[in-house]
Amino acid sequence: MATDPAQLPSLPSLPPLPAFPADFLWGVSTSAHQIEGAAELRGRSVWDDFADEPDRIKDGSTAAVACDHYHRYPEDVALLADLGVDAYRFSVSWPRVVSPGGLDFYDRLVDALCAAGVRPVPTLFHWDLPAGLDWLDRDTAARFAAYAERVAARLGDRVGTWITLNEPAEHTLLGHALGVHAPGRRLLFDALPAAHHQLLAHGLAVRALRAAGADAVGIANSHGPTWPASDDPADRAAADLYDTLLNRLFAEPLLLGRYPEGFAELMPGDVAADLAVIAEPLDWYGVNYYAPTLVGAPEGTETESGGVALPAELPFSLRRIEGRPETDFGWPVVPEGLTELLTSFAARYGDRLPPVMITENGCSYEGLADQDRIAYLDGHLRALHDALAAGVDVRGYFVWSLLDNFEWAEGYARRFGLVHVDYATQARTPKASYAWYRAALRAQRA
Ligand code: IFM
Repeated sequence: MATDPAQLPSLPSLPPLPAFPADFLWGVSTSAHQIEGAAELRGRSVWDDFADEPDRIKDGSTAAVACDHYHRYPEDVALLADLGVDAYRFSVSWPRVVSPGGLDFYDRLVDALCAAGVRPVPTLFHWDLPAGLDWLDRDTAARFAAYAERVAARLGDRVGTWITLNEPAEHTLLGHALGVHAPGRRLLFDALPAAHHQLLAHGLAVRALRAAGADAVGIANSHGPTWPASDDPADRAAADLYDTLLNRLFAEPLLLGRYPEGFAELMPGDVAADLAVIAEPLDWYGVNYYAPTLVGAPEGTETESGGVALPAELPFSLRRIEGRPETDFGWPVVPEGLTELLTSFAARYGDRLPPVMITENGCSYEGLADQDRIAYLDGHLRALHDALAAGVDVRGYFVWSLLDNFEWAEGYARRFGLVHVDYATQARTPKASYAWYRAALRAQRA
């Protein structure tokens, strides 16, 4: 591990970032399935089954070893301490917790984080559902609450800040509607019950966590501005529908206690009673932001944007945002989209929106001298500061991700880390962006 500044790639000279509030929470994020490895020491997840199917993962890889964080967590905690973050967002693997001794790992990790002065911020579900469970079954929500209760009983003496779910919108869209993530279902709009059951699971877990003494419960939802491809009414209508699916379908039940018009009818069960659970007040609201989406009317063919292919039969199509730099993933770099998203969210939800934390923001680029990542993070932090200046109550920011890791259907081809991982040797090497973030945090505290 090379954390001596002399060994880090040189820093570009950028003007200092504007000052954020003194109590702003600075962090980095990861998730269990993407980094832990040690698959033989946990139960199987839907992602293990998915990766075993032919052609599901682009490079044919699995997460069986990943970054071997399960065994190397002391080194990774040392990297966090050296980076100088206040908080570390990681996820708890449900398939590990249901295996004998599985919770012991998180006990050790939380102890190591506390000893290093880094606040642990666990996410309870980041897509690795135990194999055999299914979000189309209502019962999965109750099982999730029981699992949350069990984790909180073990870690709650040291953990106060919790995240229930990561990106239920992406998990529903990619995993259940389009079939490009586990569990690989292509149900299109028939995937909506999986969304409802995740939201119900969230509400039940909020209650379980609070009963266990949690003091700061939130969720991490993916959001981004949705731009119509033109002023044509058909493009506007398509963009509105996409905006509803990405930005309102999961936020409104949580913040307003209702589904956007026309959606409650498509959900299973006693929706009104469930909404009372789902709308359990949150202490904070997590936003994962990567890029805006340009949306147009259907074109009669499959469309693709940023690695996601949309079938022709959907009532919208994705378009390329021209004239912007793109990450290695093909995602456009639009920092001001973060300001737009946050100010429009604050305007839309007013005092129903609790304090916000950016629970993920980052980009995939190759190389140790990752100037593009530095430019991306620098630009997004300035955009975030603009949102604060406009009055949005944002309390924290987490870079995705600490380590290069298993990027789901892309396998190991996308590198989002501040720290490079050599998957053959498991050597960790901080990139220039790690040095830049560390210097930025030091400057904020000076
Ligand atoms: O790696 C993912 C993460 O698991 C969820 N949010 C988006 C990241 C980048 O694709």
